[in-house]
Amino acid sequence: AEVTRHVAIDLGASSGRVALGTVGGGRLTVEVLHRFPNGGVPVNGGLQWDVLGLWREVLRGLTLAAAHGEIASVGVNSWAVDYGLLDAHGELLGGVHHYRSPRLDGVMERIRAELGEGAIYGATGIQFLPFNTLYQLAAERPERVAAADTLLLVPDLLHFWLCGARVTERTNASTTQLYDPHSGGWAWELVDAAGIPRALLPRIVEPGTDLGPLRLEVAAETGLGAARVIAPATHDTASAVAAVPATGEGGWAYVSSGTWSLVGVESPRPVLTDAARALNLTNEAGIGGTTRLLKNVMGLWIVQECRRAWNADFAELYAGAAALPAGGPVIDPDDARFLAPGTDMPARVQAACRGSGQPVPRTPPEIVRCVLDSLAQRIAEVLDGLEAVTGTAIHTLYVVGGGSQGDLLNQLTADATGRPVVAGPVEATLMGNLLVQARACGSVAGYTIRDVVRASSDLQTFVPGVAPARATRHTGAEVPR
Ligand code: ADP
Ligand code: LRH
Repeated sequence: AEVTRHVAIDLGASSGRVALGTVGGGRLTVEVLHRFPNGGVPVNGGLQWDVLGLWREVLRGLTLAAAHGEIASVGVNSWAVDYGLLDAHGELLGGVHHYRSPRLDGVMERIRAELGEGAIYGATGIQFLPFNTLYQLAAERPERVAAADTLLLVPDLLHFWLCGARVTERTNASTTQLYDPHSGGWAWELVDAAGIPRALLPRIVEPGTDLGPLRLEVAAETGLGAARVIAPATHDTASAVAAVPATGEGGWAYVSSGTWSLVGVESPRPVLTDAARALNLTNEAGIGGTTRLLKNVMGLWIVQECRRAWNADFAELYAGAAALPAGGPVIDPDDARFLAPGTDMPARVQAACRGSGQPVPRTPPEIVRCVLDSLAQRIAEVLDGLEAVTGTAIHTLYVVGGGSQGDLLNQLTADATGRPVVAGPVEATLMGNLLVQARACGSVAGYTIRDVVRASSDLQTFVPGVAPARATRHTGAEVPR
């Protein structure tokens, strides 16, 4: 059978990676070639991304990939909502702000009052989160917007640097809260009402669109001569959901577990009912015209920031937390107090416990255990809400992403939700990215993307109330850490 090679670039909020994928005969082999840290850079009273540093790491990863022979295509995915502004000559205007920047304090509340909560949700079906692109644009200085010609979301910006295309890909465009899930285009009335120049917003393309050849200088710098740039599902969560190893069309949910816990179901159509709005559920675009009906839960971010404050090791913290008994204090992880970065994160967790009259966790393992118990409980609540809104029972929960390596959280989640948790693959985002590219090149014919993921992944099942048990192991995949 024909085998093709593709390169996926997955930029997460806490780390980035460049991987080589080899696809053929219904199998995918993933080799991570390059890993690098990512995170916010505090500067000038704000918080930005080091987007040029990320670009340098991308070039380095592509150079490593070129050593492996002919590459058919390259594609980038990243976290959602953040963007760069280009002038008419394609020059990046200023920095790329981080979605946790203090520049957004109070902006969503103001815009929601001005435009109306019902109007915004009715036009977009997107969860109210203070960092949606809609509010970020409202926080811009008018001069910067006036100088701008095109807004490109982070993966679109990297695609532009790779090949010169100035377009936006659908899955990530849907996260802006400026996208109409019914028409599949921009929500123009809302765009106008928010005072955003229409010309700023690029044409929307499908995941799997061939964006063109590499720029000559990029091809020369990296040695990747013949590769095409193919847009994957550029929203990392969309690529991860595409690679959830589920079978069948309903009755299962997923958690894309990393900096965030994205908890949801795949729906054939957007759900903008009053019940969905009351639960503040989001309707993001998936591949193949599907909707990712999900909710952002604060996720391992709280642990990441605690770990940073303590300068500790993840594995040690999780081992310590696993040794503690159940039934300790819990917080609401989605409380806005946990959103901003800060070395006072452990103190914020303690304050939340104290404020709700519970015992205060003291040691790092106690604090981590409190956060994990709280995440598991929150995931269970969201599943109940999803069942109520969709009218479909959820019998299995698939956990993918970096957080799926945490046996403790997986078991706590199975216990709290009362459903079996199938954990893995860790690199679901890379797999979804690679397989959308491969499908566009014709090398997934005869298989669904999920068939290929299942055949190529190691999975582990956690049963409620039962100590971790190894599930059937599949061979055929290399997903090294
Ligand atoms: P993102 O894409 O948001 O940057 P990842 O999918 O890379 O996130 O996942 C990062 C998270 O994975 C970390 O917050 C960490 O809690 C978790 N993680 C990484 N390694 C392990 C491990 N060995 N055990 C448990 N959790 C882990
Ligand atoms: C996860 C993610 C999530 C968004 C957030 C900004 O990486 O893309 O889906 O809501 O980052």
